[in-house]
Amino acid sequence: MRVLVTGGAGFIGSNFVRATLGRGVDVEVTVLDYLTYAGSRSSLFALEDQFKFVEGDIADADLVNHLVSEADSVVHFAAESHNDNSLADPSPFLRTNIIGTYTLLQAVRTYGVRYHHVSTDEVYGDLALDDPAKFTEYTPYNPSSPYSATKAASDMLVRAWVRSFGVRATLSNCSNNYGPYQHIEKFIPRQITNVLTGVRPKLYGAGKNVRDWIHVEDHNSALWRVLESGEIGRTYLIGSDGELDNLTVVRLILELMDKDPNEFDHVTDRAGHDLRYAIDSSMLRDEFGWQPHYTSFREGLRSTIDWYRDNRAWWENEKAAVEARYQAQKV
Ligand code: NAD
Ligand code: TDX
Repeated sequence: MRVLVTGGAGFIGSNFVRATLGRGVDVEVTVLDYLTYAGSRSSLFALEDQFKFVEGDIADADLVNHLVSEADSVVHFAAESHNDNSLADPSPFLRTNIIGTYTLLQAVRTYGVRYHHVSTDEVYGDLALDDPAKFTEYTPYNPSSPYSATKAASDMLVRAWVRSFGVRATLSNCSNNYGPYQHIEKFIPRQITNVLTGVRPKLYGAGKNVRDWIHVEDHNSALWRVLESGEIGRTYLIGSDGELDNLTVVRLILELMDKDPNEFDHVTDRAGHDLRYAIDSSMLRDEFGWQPHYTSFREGLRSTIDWYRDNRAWWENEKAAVEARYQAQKV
């Protein structure tokens, strides 16, 4: 099978490429990535001779048509992915997440190529902290941020291309990922690298907001199940029952790094900050027998901390610029 992976130099995409090449099945991988600030070829270190890398934009129709014409399937990760950036400047989010997805959909439509669309639970908006409910495949869309609104728009395009043009697509909406190669602008690696550079972790507001954490390897093992056995037109929710509030996560990072769990700062809250995400992944588990491998967040977090400690060269040069961006955004 020839798989075109968009965004394969980003966090989840690079872990997907590594896992895919390690599966021992006959797959030819091509990565299409624009290498924005969030993408790095060093995330694909030591794999270079096992796949083809193309630096380019998913909104470039000629390039996309050419690459899609040579593929059997497309797994679409490429996106602008950070909520805080989408509040500071929404425009690249509209271009990449909406126009980029549209460009890919037109190409898979033209060449009859199987397409999987990687999306987020944020399209459903947020839940109250005391609500026993979780998101299901039937929860109505209600996105809050420019980022999640563009992801919701891209999901809707996929659904329309399935219904109107018979595109062979599946969708998945996953909860918050953590693990190696995550950009240090994101919550968990930002705090780990803060501690490693002698800076106090930064918690937005009171830290009561809840995220449903899943290890990136579990997201990717679920994606392969959907790719191989998913029903065309269907949406699958991916999560591993990892609900925790941000305060608990910051304290756990500090504890696992042998620091005082109170050594963090409360900073200005994110505008429109979603309160809680929670995924009901029972459909995926019941239909495919999928199970997450990382059932202990504590152990997954410990190995993630070890990875950032052991791979300083991967993130160190960028740390000052990322924090300067946050300073400019006053968070
Ligand atoms: P990321 O920001 O780490 O990586 C995005 C990658 O896309 C980068 O390599 C970047 O260079 C590339 N890219 C950006 N614009 C591009 C363009 N125009 N053309 C080609 N490549 C481009 O993101 P991530 O966290 O790995 O997320 C990957 C996907 O998974 C996204 O679609 C995101 O919405 C979705 N998702 C993420 C999470 C999460 O917790 N991180 C959870 C659920 C879903
Ligand atoms: O310094 C911080 N302090 C803090 O308290 C940062 C960067 C974040 N936070 C909070 C905000 C959120 O409640 O931590 C939580 C997680 O923040 P992010 O890592 O920015 O993730 P989130 O906004 O929840 O979105 C993530 O999950 C869904 C990904 O970035 C998205 O790409 C994915 O779709």
